[in-house]
Amino acid sequence: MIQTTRACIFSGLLLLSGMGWGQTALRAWNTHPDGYPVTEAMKSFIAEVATQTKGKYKIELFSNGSLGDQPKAVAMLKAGEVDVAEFNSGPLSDVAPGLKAFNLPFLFSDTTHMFRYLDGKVGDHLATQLQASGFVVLGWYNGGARSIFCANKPITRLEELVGQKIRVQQSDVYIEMVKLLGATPVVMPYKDVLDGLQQGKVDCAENNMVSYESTGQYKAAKYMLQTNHVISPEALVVSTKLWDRLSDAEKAVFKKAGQSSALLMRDLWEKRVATARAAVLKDGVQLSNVKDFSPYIRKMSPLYGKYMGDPSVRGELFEIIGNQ
Ligand code: BDP
Repeated sequence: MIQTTRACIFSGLLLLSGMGWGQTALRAWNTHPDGYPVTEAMKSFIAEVATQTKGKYKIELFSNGSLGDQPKAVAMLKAGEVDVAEFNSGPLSDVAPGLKAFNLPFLFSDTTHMFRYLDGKVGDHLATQLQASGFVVLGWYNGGARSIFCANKPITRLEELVGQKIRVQQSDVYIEMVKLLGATPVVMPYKDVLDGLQQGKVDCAENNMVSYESTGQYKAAKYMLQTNHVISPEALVVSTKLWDRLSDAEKAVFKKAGQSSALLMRDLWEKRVATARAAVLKDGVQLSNVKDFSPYIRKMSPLYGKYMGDPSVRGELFEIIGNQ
């Protein structure tokens, strides 16, 4: 009798949660809104996993950083509180130092150049490093090319960045980079940057064209200097806590869905960069080009020296620089 009652209560709870027998509910974290290539690619990943496992895995996507900012989500995924996530290589390099090579400035000419390494043995090595830290890479996404934009005055030359307060994400390389420019790095969660620019907590920030547009940061910081200083990857990951519970067949499904979502993301990315660029220009953003990159690269040389001397990053750097 007691057992029947318990079974009834359990079925009731399942119904209330929208879950069926044998279904597993998982949580996915993402910092971007609907329509952003990352979000759309994650939705396609979730749908493919559901179809291929006949509804066994029901993944709920929490977008817009609603479960917390990226460094917090990295910790949540490691702890198994979140099962799936899409992270930028900046905050992720805290757990896989080799990724710092991919945050170094002026290393790649474009994202195709970057993916040559990520889609090969460097990417495989990083994935192994990440797995040892609790993150299984299912696909490398595109983090785009990042540039600097400022609120109060047009920035057209390197010297004009001296003394500016520039928002950065939590990542050693970004902090060091801004210091080498003679500016002050201010670590701030992604969702606070628009307010930060509007309220003068920071003078400038740096990001790719799509994030600049989708967050509305371009409305507060209308002067962009197209430095393309970092061309970096992002990763769709699941926790090893989840991974270790999957059967081999399920692992194959997750892997395949991750790979297809990465290809979709990269495809959506290129189109979205073009529309974002057109939208900000229409709204009066002033874009300036860098005429000569040599002084920027010279300023960054202590960073290259430092990471060449760091055994946890050197291997990746040698592979990239040695196989240009
Ligand atoms: C965006 C990345 C996101 C970063 C964010 C930031 O997609 O993962 O965390 O920049 O700067 O472009 O915080």
